[in-house]
Amino acid sequence: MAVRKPPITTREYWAPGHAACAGCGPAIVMKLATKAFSEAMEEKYGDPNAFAIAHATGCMEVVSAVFPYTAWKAPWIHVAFENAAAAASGVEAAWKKLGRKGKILAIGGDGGTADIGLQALSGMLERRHNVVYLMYDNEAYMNTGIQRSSSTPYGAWTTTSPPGKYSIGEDKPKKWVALIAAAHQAPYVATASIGDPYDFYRKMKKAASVDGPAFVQVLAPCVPGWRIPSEKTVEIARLAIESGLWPLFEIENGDFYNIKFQRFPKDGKFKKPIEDYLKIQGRFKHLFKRPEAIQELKNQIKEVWRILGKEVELP
Ligand SMILES: Cc1ncc(C[n+]2csc(CCOP(=O)(O)OP(=O)(O)O)c2C)c(N)n1
Repeated sequence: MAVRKPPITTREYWAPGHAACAGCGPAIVMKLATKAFSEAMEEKYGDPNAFAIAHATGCMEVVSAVFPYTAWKAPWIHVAFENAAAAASGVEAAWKKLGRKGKILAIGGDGGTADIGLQALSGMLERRHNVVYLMYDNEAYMNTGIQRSSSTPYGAWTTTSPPGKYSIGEDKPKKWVALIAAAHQAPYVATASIGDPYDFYRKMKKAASVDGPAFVQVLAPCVPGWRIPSEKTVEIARLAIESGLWPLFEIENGDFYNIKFQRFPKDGKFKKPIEDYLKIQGRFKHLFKRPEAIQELKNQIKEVWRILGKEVELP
């Protein structure tokens, strides 16, 4: 039997020896994203190394840069919590001035992107910088001890949204930054999940290939923050897709009337119940005593799909 060509490059930019937890979802994101980026740079400019990274403060920055070591095999700059997109914009402007070919990758967690870095991200998109902004969404401020962010889903336990007699946990709907990014009419915006690594890889490559700004929001489970077993990370990220909880889509140039969906059931009926996704995660354990909260979560997800132009059925 013919040996299949590896679908992804064997080049590594995220070296072993970083300090992420076993089973860390965002660590998988770092590895795949940089590989995809290098492939795109090789195809576009003939140089797989034609990129640099600007990284906001957060788990992935902390675990990859424990002085005097670094896990990065690419030019990498650590900036403040709020300004990865601004720093990436500056690097891109400098590269342009120097006549240097390539693209910049900005990376932030959901806290650094949906909350404190949102203004810098908006500016980067609006000024049309040649930057890909990658938001790894582990749905809370994990590095500082699991505080809720505006990207934390309804019903989730965090240390600042504790469930109890008078609380169901996080009580607000998730903010979908991908939709905000798309409203800037950026050339390319996508959601992804490490539960479908090939889809994520393809989207990162596409984001790196387009001219101008791109934004990718990837679901990346956090073992301690979601209270999950370390071997379940990818399985949970896959269940998020299969249950309809995590829409996979691409929006080009802000064209909300021509959204491309991936892994969307033809009849709009998702086969796996959201409960399958929730029940493996300690952060949702309390919801099983509150069926009305699970129903509210389902309603919110249906509403997101409706905004995306799809009527769905969730079992
Ligand atoms: C201005 C500012 N406020 C607060 C902090 C403290 N801080 C560092 S990392 C972090 C949480 C990062 O959360 P997120 O962006 O979601 O990334 P994660 O840690 O989950 O990977 C916080 C609050 C900081 N570094 N700078």
